[in-house]
Amino acid sequence: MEIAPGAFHLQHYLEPGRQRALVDRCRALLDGDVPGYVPVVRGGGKMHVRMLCLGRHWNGKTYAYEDVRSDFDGLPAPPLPDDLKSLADRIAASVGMTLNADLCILNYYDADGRMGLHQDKDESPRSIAAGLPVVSVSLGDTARFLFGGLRRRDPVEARPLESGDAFVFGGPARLRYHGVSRIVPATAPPELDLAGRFNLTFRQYDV
Ligand SMILES: O=C(O)CCC(=O)C(=O)O
Repeated sequence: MEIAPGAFHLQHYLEPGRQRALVDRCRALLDGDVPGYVPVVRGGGKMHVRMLCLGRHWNGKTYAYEDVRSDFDGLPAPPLPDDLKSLADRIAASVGMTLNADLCILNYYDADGRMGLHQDKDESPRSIAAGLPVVSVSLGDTARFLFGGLRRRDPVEARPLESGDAFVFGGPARLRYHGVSRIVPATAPPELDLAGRFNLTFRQYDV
């Protein structure tokens, strides 16, 4: 389960009924009054996911968090629902870490979805210095998740993240590079009735 110091892969963490309920929530959130969108990042490229930030908005142009989506439509980030926050905090606690999640980035990947290797380092310096974890929950199609080291050029391990898996990286692993190289189409459990993948990453902005 602990694949590196501070990094935990919890396979099959969520039972199928819970996955189904979460998939319904993700769909409703992404198609809600403040809908998901495809961010354009500062180099001008489009991301290969549809994104919705909850609790705080991550601005793809400035790589900073803010209350409203000033890089897109000016709408306020919807709140992080209590039950999702509790789920994330529980997952962190299950591996002995403390998290008081106050934001979540919800991404939808279609069959061509992917995310380049990056560090999650836009939370406050204090949160990162404290090693407060990022908690990730995967639903739907399997992702080929890449998990590297603290330097971009460090070796990268490819690890399938399946529906219902959780992945936590905090402490000494908090700034490890990671990404998604591809989605494996048609691998979602049939009862989810989902083509593609939802991923939720929970973080705590400050200590
Ligand atoms: O989809 C994933 O598993 C990773 C998402 C991610 O790296 C991020 O949101 O920063």
